[in-house]
Amino acid sequence: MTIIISGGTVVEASGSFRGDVIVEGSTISAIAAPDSALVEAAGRGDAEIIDATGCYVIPGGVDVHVHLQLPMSPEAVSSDTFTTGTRAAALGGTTTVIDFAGQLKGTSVRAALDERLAEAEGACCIDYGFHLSMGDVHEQSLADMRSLIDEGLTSFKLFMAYPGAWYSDDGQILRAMQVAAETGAMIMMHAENGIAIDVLREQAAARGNIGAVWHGRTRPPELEGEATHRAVQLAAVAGAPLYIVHLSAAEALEQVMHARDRGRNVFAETCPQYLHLSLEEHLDQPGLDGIRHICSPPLRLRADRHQETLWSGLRNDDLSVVSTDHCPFCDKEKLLGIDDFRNVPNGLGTIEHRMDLLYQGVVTGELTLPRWVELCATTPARLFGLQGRKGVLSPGADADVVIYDPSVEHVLGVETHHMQLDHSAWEGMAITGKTRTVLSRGQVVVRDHEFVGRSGHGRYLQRSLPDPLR
Ligand code: DUC
Ligand code: ZN
Ligand code: ZN
Repeated sequence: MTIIISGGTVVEASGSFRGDVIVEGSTISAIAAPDSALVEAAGRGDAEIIDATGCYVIPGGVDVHVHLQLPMSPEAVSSDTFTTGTRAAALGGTTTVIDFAGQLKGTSVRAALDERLAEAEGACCIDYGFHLSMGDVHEQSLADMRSLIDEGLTSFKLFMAYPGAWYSDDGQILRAMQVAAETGAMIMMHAENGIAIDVLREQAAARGNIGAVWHGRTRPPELEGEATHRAVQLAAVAGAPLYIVHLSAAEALEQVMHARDRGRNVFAETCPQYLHLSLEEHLDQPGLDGIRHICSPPLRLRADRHQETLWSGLRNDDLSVVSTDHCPFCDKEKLLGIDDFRNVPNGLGTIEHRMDLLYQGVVTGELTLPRWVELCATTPARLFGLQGRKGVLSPGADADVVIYDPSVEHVLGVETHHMQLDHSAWEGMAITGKTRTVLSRGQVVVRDHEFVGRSGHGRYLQRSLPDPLR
C-alpha cells in the first residue's frame, strides 16, 4: 500500500521545505519535490493521497517519559491505561511512548520488566518501550542491568529523592553509572535531594502547613540544583552519559549548562507543566484546584523567572527534550491528600497535549519549527536508542507521520480531551494548532481529528544503545 502525503510543508530537525512524503507499507520510502517524477510514479497505482495543504508534515512525536496504569500506591493507580493513554497520545500527535518498569525494594529487575511487558501486551495503540526504574541497586540488579541492555532495554532511572522507597545513595548511583559507562546505556536521574526535602516536609506538617502549596515550598529549587550538580559530578567520575528527567528549576539548568559547556554528555528534559504553569497561579489554590497540580518536582514560582530560563534553555540546546511525565490521577485519588499534601499522588495528565503546548513556543517566537520537531521527536528518539527508526522522516524510517494544522484554534479541558481523567490541569488554555491526521508505521490511526486506530497495533520497541552525540 502506498500513501502520498502531498501539498504540505515538511518540517524536520534540520529545516523545513515544501515536499511530499511517500509511504510504502510501514516505512517512508522518499520525500520528494511536489509534482516530481518520483511522486508521479508513486501515485500511478492505487496510492492513497492525503492532502496536507496548509499543514506541517512532521515526524510522529516521541514522548520518552510517561506513566500509564502506574500503581503509585495500593489506592492510587494512574488513570490512563495502556490503551486510553496511547490513544490520547496519538490524537495529540505522539506516535511513540516510553514508559517505566519499576523495580521496588526487595524485588527483581527481571520480574519488574516481565510484569510491565505483560500488562502492555496487545493494549497499546502506538509503539511503546520501557525504561527501568531502579529502586534497589545491588550486585544482582547491576548484573541484571547488563542482560536487559542485551535485550534492548537501554535506559535506567535512578532517584535521589524518596528515601525509604526509590532512593539510591551516592554509592549506589555511582555503581549503576559505572555499568552504564561500560555498556553505553543511559542513566536517567530524578534529581532532587530527598533527604533534605523530607526534613522540610516533616517540619511543615508539624507546623500545620499541609495545603497543596507546601508541596512546592518543601521542594525548593536549590535542592533540585544541588542534586543535579551531584549527579553531574558522579556521572563525570563514572564516565557515563547522564539524562536529567523533569527538570523544572533554573538552578538545575545552570548545572546542566555548565556540564555541557565543559563538553560532557549531560542532557536534560523539561515538561510542558514547567513551561506553562506556576506555583502561584496553579499550585497555591485551595481544595481540589491546588492538589490537582501536585507533581514532582513541583511547579515553580513564576516570579522567579524559571519559565523564561527554561524556554531559553530549549532554544540554545541546554535542554534537549520535552516529555510529559504523564502521570494522571482522578480526583478520587488526588483527594486522598486533601488534608495533607504528603498523601497526594504526584502527577499531571499531559500526554495528549505535548505537541500543542510546545507548538505555542513556535507561535510566540520562542522556538523555530525545526527546533519544535527536534525537541519533541528527533532528539528523544536518538537519546533512547530509536535513531533511524523514529523521530525522523528519512527513507527507511518507520512511517510515523503527523499532519499538523497550524490554523486550528481550540481550548484544552476535560470536556474535549481524550485522556481517562476527570479534570484537566490545562483547563481553559487556548491553543493555536492541532494534530489533524496521524500515521503509525504506515497505518492511519487518526484521520481528520478522529481516532481510527486500534489497541494492539502498538508494538514493543527493543531499543539500541543511545546515540550520545551532542
Ligand atoms: N517522578 C516521576 O518521574 N514521575 C512521577 C513522580 C516522580 O517523582
Ligand atoms: Zn521522577
Ligand atoms: Zn515520571
